[in-house]
Amino acid sequence: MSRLIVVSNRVAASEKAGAASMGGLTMALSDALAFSDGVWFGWSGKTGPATDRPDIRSQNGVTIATLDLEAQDVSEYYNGFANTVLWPLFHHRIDLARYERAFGDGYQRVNERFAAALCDLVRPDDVLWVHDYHLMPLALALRRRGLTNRIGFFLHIPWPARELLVTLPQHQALVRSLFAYDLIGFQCEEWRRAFQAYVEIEAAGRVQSSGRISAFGESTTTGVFPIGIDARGFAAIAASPGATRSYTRAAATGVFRSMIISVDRVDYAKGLEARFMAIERLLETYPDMIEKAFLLQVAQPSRPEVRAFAELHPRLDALSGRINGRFATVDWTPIRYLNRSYGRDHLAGLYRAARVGLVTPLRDGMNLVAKEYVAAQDPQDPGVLILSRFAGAAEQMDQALIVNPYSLEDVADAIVRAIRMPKPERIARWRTMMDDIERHDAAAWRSDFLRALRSTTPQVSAAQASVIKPSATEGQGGGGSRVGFG
Ligand code: ADQ
Repeated sequence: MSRLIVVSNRVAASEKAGAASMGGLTMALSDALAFSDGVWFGWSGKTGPATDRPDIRSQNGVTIATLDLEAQDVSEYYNGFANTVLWPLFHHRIDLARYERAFGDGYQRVNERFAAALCDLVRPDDVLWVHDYHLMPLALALRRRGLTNRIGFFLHIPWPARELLVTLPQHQALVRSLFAYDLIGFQCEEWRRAFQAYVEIEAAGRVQSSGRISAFGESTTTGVFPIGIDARGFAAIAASPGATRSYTRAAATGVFRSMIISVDRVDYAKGLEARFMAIERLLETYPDMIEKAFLLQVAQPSRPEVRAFAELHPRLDALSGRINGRFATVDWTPIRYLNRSYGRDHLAGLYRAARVGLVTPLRDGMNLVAKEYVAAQDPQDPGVLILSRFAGAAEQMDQALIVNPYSLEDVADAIVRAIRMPKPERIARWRTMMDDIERHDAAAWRSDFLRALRSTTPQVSAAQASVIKPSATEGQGGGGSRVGFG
């Protein structure tokens, strides 16, 4: 059995702020890593002097290897290229993207540094699984150092429309670098189709029905692997004493009222502003919902150093304040807006107490909250999921009420329909979704991806790798210009 090496921007175990989001994904990966005596590699989350030497420790049978980054790296690679270029672009917000060459340089520099550090850790038969938009050029940087191992990439966020992607000055170098992977995984067909369209139109590439794709004189394999949650584990948490306490408390404040729940990071892609306005429209259009329904919005602050994220806070404060001022009564507030995160059991209890799960991102790779809401429901009396058609999850969860989150009327109508839905219909819809998320859980996602990766034809033979190895003058750890990100 070869070792698994997982590479991601942050290593979950070192992530304090993200502890709340450690659900099925972390568990699925940790299980696979422990089983194969594997390594999880990523940024420590700390700043420090530049180094290619990771800090290595062992945790529950997994080797955790982390690198500190310089303050300039954090600013250019993480806050810059990753979160001020790729995040807005891939979520179709090019109005918020800032195309600065220094960001591209920082992105390339950190990917080169990760590659240099990884090369010392990787053994010849290890399998590497690289996660997300922070690390797209990593495989190319590794190949240039002579690595011939199988390397897979999974994109957690959507792939953008070609017409928008070409606004990125480095679009071709970025896409080309992905061809150094043996397998590129997407959350749903729609994102894979968008990638294929770019390759066919912009790079005169060829797409085969098997998922094999060729361009730039190279070929690789694409696949669709919808990420899942630990559905059975989450359902068990929802029935635990901790969850029951939060359920009871939430239910007591909502007697004779329908609670609608939304849980997100404070992120423009999640559609919080439109959602608040949809609640306002609901109360305008359906006055019988006044004092009868309310939204519990749990919103965890996210990426505070990125301006477009920080600027959302005063807007959401003002909007919820205005709507509450307009409609609230002595003992009822239409929007309960909480800027905080909750532990898994507390969250599960809140999901279960809510008659409606309102998941309306404007664009989202998958959206795990939709799956958690379903998994937390009482099978005898489940709530109704309302889901944006622009979340990757909508391809799988067609028994939700699918809405267009840009249409306030559409969302308001769906809320009323959900609140009035008879129990037999609620149970039938819930059962279909629950069966599906149990079948396609986090463990299935992980093993489907790794099986597909292990069955690919190795991308680069040893002989080819030595041809594309960097020359002595290229050296290690520097230079955005090499593959054109700067
Ligand atoms: P995210 O954009 O972070 O993930 P999502 O899939 O919804 O979005 O996952 C968020 C996780 O964090 C959930 O497990 C949720 O319970 C938790 N969470 C969010 N807010 C919280 C809060 N206030 N308190 C406690 N927990 C909270 C990215 C992509 C998604 C993709 C995932 C996984 O953007 O599209 O589904 O990766 O691939």
